[in-house]
Amino acid sequence: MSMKLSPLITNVHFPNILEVKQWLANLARRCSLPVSGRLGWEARGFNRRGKYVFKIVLVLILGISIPLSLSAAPQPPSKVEYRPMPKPGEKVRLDNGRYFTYGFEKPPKLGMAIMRVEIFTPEGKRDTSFAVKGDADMPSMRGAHSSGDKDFSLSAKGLYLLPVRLVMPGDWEIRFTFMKNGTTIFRGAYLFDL
Ligand SMILES: [Cu+2]
Repeated sequence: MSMKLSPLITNVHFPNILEVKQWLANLARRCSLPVSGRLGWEARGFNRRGKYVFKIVLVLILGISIPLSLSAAPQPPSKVEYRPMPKPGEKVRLDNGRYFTYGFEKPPKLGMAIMRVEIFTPEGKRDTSFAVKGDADMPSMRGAHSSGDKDFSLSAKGLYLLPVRLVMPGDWEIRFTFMKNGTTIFRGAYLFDL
């Protein structure tokens, strides 16, 4: 790891203070401002107060532009967070005391597996007012087998069911999205090994 990283790090160019000064001097010249430096001040007849003000202005410019350039650095696209889910069969909290359980109907094997979700009210009755989506993929080869977000279908008994095609052994992830009236209430990821 460090062997791989070191050439990268040595290639990064950090400007030293001389370069920064040079850059500022060029900038000042271009903006037809008085050039800083011992000779520059006197040659241009700057008085003490003028020097002082110019230095303050420089400090202010640097103080503002450096934080700005840092905050303007390109940000990675905001990722949707899927929080890790507890084991299948355990209760997972939704909103307002509601909860759900999830799990494969049978231990999953290569091929088709059925993922089941059951949502309950705080009183323990089945809640079928949600829309549930699932996306199955292999994290190690993201996108290669992704099913995309698919709607769970609601069975007559009030179970949310989703067929999942498991095409190869390895690490799999199912991402769940629970929505109610168009609002996302919960996002979670279930990781398992096939
Ligand atoms: Cu794969």
